[in-house]
Amino acid sequence: MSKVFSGIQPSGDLHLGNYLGAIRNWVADQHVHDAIYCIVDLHALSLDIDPSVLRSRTYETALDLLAAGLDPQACTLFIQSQVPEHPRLTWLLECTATMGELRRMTQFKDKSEGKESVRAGLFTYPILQAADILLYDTDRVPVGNDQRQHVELTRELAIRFNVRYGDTFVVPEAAFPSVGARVMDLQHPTRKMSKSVSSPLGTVLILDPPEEIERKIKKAVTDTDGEVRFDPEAKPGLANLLELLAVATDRAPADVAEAYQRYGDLKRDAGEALVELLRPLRMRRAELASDPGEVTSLLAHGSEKAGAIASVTYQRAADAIGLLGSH
Ligand code: AQP
Repeated sequence: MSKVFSGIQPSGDLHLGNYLGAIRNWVADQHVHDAIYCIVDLHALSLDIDPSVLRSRTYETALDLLAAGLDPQACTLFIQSQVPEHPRLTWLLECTATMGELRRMTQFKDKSEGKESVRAGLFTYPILQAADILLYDTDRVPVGNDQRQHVELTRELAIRFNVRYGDTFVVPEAAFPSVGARVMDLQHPTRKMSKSVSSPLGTVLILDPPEEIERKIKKAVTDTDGEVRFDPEAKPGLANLLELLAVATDRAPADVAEAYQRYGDLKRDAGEALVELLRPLRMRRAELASDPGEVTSLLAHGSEKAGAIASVTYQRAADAIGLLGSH
């Protein structure tokens, strides 16, 4: 069985982009691969976050993931900071990467733009992400399109380390969904839907009540030419709606476009389809919240399982690079 690893930051409420770009595929992968998923709380420290918010968001994210269909019997779910090999391997990889490589990362450029003070952790974030992935001998990383460059860097670091110090890491591949890999903000359809950029009307949260989902879709920005066709370059808002309806009803966006003449009908159907898509999540989420002890104990079990794998890989890397082992 090939090994799958992916992570999500507890940096805010999960939205449709997270669900369609990544989590839906995590759920599918857990039944056919050896799957490990991580709530990357250390990554969330790269931007300003209140400690009590971080604590509660970490727990809420676990609930969201379980509600979305992650099954602790079928996959390993754990919290990054509970496995100390993540920051330990990060250092070895920081001494493998170059400043120039990190400077090229577009997510760093986007998230630091216009800020007077930027945390060093935001700059080195892709290296922590590389450590996350490489610790689990990962073959496949299911992510949204925004993570393409980071997974590419991970591959380069793994190859460089292997060449320099001998075969140590598995070189992973990113896996993107064919539809939904980049869900756009409904109000600003040329930028991605995001947790950390405030756009309440542009972001559909996976736990939004049905009427709220329909309202946001109805108010989505489109264009004035009135022609329904799938053209992400010229008609990004409409293309986004077509993609959302396509992914919710398992069709291709261009086929969906052919079935509509009016924007209003498309919006109505997209809203209804998304409400149906997310309905089971909302119901499971309410059940899970009633048993917090169960969730805490399965996360502890997940960290134990992940830690056992991570310590072996870390030791292999530490030996290869020349650190005196403690074993
Ligand atoms: N708009 C999106 N469309 C498709 N996939 C997306 N993902 C995020 N936004 C979209 C995918 O969700 C997974 C988890 O993302 P993350 O928590 O690691 O952070 P991110 O990629 O930086 O996404 P966010 O939601 O915008 O969070 P913040 O604002 O905190 O940075 C990833 O697989 C990602 O590709």
